[in-house]
Amino acid sequence: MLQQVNGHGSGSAAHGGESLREDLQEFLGGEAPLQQLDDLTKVNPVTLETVLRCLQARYMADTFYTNAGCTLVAMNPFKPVPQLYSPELMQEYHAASQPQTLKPHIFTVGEQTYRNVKSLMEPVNQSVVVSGESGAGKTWTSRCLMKFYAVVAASPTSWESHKVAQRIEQRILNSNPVMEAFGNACTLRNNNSSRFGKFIQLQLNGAQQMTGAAVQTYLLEKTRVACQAPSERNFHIFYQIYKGAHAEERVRWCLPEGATFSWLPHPERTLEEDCFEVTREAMLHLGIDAPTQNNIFQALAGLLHLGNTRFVDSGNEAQPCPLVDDAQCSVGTSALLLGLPEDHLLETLQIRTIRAGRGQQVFRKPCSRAECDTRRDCLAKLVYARLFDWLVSVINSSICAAPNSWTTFIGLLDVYGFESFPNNSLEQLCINYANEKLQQHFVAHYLRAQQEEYAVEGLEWSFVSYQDNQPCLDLIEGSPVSICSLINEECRLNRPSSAAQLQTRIESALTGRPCLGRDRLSPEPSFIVLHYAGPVRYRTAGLVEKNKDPVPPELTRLLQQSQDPLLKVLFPADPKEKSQEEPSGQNRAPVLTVVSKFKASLEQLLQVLHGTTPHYIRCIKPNSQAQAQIFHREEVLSQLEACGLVETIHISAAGFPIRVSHRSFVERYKLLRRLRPATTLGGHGLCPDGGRSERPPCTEPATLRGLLQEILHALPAPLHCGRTKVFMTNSTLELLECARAQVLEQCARHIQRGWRRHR
Ligand code: AOV
Ligand code: MG
Repeated sequence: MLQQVNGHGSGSAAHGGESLREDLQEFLGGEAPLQQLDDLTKVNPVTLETVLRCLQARYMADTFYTNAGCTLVAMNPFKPVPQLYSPELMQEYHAASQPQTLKPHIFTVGEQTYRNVKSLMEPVNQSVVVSGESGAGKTWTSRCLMKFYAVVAASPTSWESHKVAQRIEQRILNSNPVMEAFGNACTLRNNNSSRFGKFIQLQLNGAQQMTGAAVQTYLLEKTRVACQAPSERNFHIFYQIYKGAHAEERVRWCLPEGATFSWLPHPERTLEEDCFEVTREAMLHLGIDAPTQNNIFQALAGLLHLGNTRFVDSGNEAQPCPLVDDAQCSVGTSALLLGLPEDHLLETLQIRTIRAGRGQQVFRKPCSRAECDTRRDCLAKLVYARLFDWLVSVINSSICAAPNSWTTFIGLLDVYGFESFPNNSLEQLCINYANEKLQQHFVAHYLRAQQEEYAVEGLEWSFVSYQDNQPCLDLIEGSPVSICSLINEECRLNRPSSAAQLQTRIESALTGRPCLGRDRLSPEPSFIVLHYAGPVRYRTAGLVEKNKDPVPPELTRLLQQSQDPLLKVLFPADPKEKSQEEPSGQNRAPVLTVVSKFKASLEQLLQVLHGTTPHYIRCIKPNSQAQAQIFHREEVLSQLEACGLVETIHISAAGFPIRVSHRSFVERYKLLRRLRPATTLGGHGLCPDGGRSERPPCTEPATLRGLLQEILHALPAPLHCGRTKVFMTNSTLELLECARAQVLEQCARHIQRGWRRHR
């Protein structure tokens, strides 16, 4: 087994600029091992092939992180690498005067964002956007970053505040296992796949202590509660209670050993995510006490029993569908665990109440077997989705900072990765749509805006072309006509919709669009979207129904009558509720579709991101078997192509990610204008000349421009002055900050000496 991992096995992360240069020279001469090349901008020439070779060499040498200019590439090790995430290593990156010169790591990104929140950067709030396809390592990365912030942001002034800070950090970290237990599941792509999107804001006070956090979640894939694709599982929490309940709890929750549940496929598979104790412990830390936990798990057991409730055709439209032989017991147990009257539960599943005609007469209509199944599934989805949202709100109230106790935040974005399964539906359309939006944010922020700004500011720059995913987004969400608008339109028409109708509308309205394809061999109505990360075939059947996500009002009313204390909280009685029957079509308030709600929440997220300085981590999956030490070139290549890594490297190699207004620059660095330029601007290269410079100290009130010229003249660093801003690389910023710190220290010493002499 290799002992040294990512160069950290020897205990030090330090990597001086000199050795990097040597590595580079060796590489250019064809002798240096590729695995030593820490930054892909130094690969020569930058092509997909050279980048791929470099990443492969590094991966096979257990080096998982590589800089790619403004982004960090994170290869999934698919094996435990504890030394890469030790608290000691976190401290090493935190204490480093120039973390950029250490080995590439997510801690470099962590430290950079942590320092930026109090630097002159505008905007001051930071965000880390972690992207990559399903199973690439996004959730793992965000979790490690949260631990990093918990360690570095815990340096309060007093013992008392230290304890308070520790408690908050512990709670924030404990939100992860709880949210993953309820929101993650084993899919074909990833044993611990996030089935919801998450944006967590870590809130910092003026002293850069973490005082709290706020979690925002996006579109939980609630259909999974009642329907799991072949070889996939339900949410982890169901397996946790099924396998981890104590004997007495098994009795209480009616979960005898060996019981079978149709909504619990593959219980024989044991995953590390099945650890119930971890979830319980974390819930306790978040303030969810044992009786409340009992209520939650009891309700989940109730849903498992509900899943075993099956119907047979009555053979007569006027008769309700009876239960299959052994399902009477399931419906009874489910009703008991959910605090509902058994007959009322059964009747609500079997019979629909509708109002019709001018007199709004109420009719009771027995449902078909398929409708009974749909109502049962809908009930489960309704309970689970409310439970999840409620948990998120409990977590938020447990970890949120007191008002006015924070001034800045670092946001971590971990959404479900790009997905393509044999069967893709509305869930995948939303997931891939979110990934397109994030890719566009990257493209807009980095590849386009950066280059446009150089032109506006008058910097010399030769434009690097890149792949813009706007046409794909136009196809999905654009106006007036797009896939989303057509699905929404079908929902509005409120007619018994068939897949063929939607298919015809998509084909007639969108054929010819650059990112729309068709699978002529497909046996069912479907269409292909050519996403930035690859083509995905979506089945048209079920899209409209899922988009409507209809909830029969009788189901909500039923749950509002529950005697269970948790369900009473999840479904409070509606005081305005007068009518006991389903309102007619005309009286019904327009309901927002799934796609419309999702689009709105994505837009809100992007607005928040636009108000921050973003940092990007690209997670790459080296193989789809989740095996260590296996690097599938084709699979990696397509991920590199999809995220436009080569273009990113080209732009980053020549670009300047830091831009500061002339005024901010002058305010922060005016004390450097009396520096005597030395040969280089290393930590050793700048020294204050104590006023002995040939240039006279600036006594006259100088104009901004004059001061700027003076500073730039004094600094031999690679700074680029545009019309309104100064541009520089991250390493130049580090050097300037170092020099500023040196000058301030010397000034402080000078003043102290003056005082002593005076006394
Ligand atoms: P994802 O978040 O990107 O997929 P995860 O973060 O869940 O992917 O990672 C998938 C699996 O890869 C984890 O469960 C770990 O086993 C392994 N893994 C990832 N990163 C590391 C690492 N740095 N060290 C060791 N193992 C790792 V998805 O949520 O499906 O889009 O939607
Ligand atoms: Mg994930």
